Amino acid sequence: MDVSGDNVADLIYRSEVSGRLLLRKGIAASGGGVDLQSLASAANSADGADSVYGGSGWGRTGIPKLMGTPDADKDGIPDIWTVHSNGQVRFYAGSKTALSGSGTEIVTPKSYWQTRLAIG
Ligand SMILES: [Ca+2]
Ligand SMILES: [Ca+2]
Repeated sequence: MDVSGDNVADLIYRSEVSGRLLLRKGIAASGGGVDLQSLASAANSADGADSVYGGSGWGRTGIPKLMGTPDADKDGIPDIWTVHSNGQVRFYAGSKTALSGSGTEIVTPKSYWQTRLAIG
């Protein structure tokens, strides 16, 4: 999904080591779409390095499930949904650079959400 707004797909991933979300910006392929090699490593990406997209608390222990989705709040930026370890579902409005805040609670903690295998 394109996070940066240049119509080229980017990659957001999380690091269990740092508990952070990281953003890797793609480079347009000559024939359209994204040059997949630009997403293969930070050095190959548009910025030559990954940037911090979510600062802390994104490890699997606290947030067992997360999913990037198309734009849900109509601001043109893809968004992120999470299921937390207590069964709470939160919505994080996407940003072109880095997330701010701690999202919005959509579902209060529910034990049955703890047993969901995937979201999306
Ligand atoms: Ca992009
Ligand atoms: Ca959005």
